[in-house]
Amino acid sequence: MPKILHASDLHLVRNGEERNYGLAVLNEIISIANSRYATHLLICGDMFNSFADYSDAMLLAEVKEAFSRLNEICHVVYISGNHELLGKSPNERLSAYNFGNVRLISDSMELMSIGGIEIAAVPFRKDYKYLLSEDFPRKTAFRVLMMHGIDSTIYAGPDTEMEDGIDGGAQIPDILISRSQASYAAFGHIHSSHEAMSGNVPAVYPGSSRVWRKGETGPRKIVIFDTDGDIAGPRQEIILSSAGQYRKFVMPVNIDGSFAQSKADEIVRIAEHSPLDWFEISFSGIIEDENVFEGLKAAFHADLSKKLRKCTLDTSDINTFSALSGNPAARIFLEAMEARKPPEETPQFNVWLQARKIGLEEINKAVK
Ligand SMILES: [Mn+2]
Repeated sequence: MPKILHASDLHLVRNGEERNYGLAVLNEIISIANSRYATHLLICGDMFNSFADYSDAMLLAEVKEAFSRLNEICHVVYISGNHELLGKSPNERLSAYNFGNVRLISDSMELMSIGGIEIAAVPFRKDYKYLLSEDFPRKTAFRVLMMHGIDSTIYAGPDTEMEDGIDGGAQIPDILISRSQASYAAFGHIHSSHEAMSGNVPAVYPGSSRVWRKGETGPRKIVIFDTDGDIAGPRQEIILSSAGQYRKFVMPVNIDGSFAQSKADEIVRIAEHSPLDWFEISFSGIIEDENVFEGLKAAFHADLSKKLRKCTLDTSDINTFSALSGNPAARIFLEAMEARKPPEETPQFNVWLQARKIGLEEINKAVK
């Protein structure tokens, strides 16, 4: 019985610290395909971050090597996404590259019969309206529609994902799901996971296989399911542990530039258990002494960077107010605020921080 593994948006890069990270996730996907005895591994575009990454001989050799470890029962079908075209000159062809046992679809749609199912594999294009006049032959087995773009029936924002890359926001006409007689719509491009029924057909975005940019919160996943005749069986999500997660922490900073050691310790403790994660620490507060803050921040960053795959800092919510303690209005205000301080672990605490910040900003403006 066919067992289908659906992945997308791995965004492999040819150099830098993310190179081996991406390859580790690819290797995990292949191990999962093997241990689950998947018969099909579908990669729905943006396996590479750009054409330069796609065409890099060293990276390609490692990718081919990884796929060569797949069970023989597993067929791999890979459609190109918008990122494979990023930086590609018109005289270059994606199909000039050989992926070994991976069936690459990069020129035009192919309807194939493979491993007991049918796959309508559509490479990325800026516009999919041409498919509305396509004559899809009557299906004789379970049929998957593979595409890379935005089906706005399933995904309605935010715009940041819609604007990803050059010409990234190709609209997938929802009607194509029924027109192609798909039993399952395997989509890529949207980096958060989404699924919806289009009629009685599941249309699924597994989300990016690795953390590609900040804000991609939650575990990275691939989707696996059995087929039962023309019906897609229950879908199971498999978390890619090698992908880690993106997590954002807000660190309140005191007036003297220090921050709560208990909170810092807690973040370090979490980091110790999640070495593959990307943490972003967002500092928030009004400070009087930048030097104290800079020193503590650097030490904290160094400590976290040793424990994590990546740690970035955001200080855009830090404001310096140097004559603060000498200002009587500020002192009275701060004492009054301190008396109303909610516990740090409550939602009210962030509201309180914001209120304190706005109040001090107003006093600062009045002094000037
Ligand atoms: Mn994309």
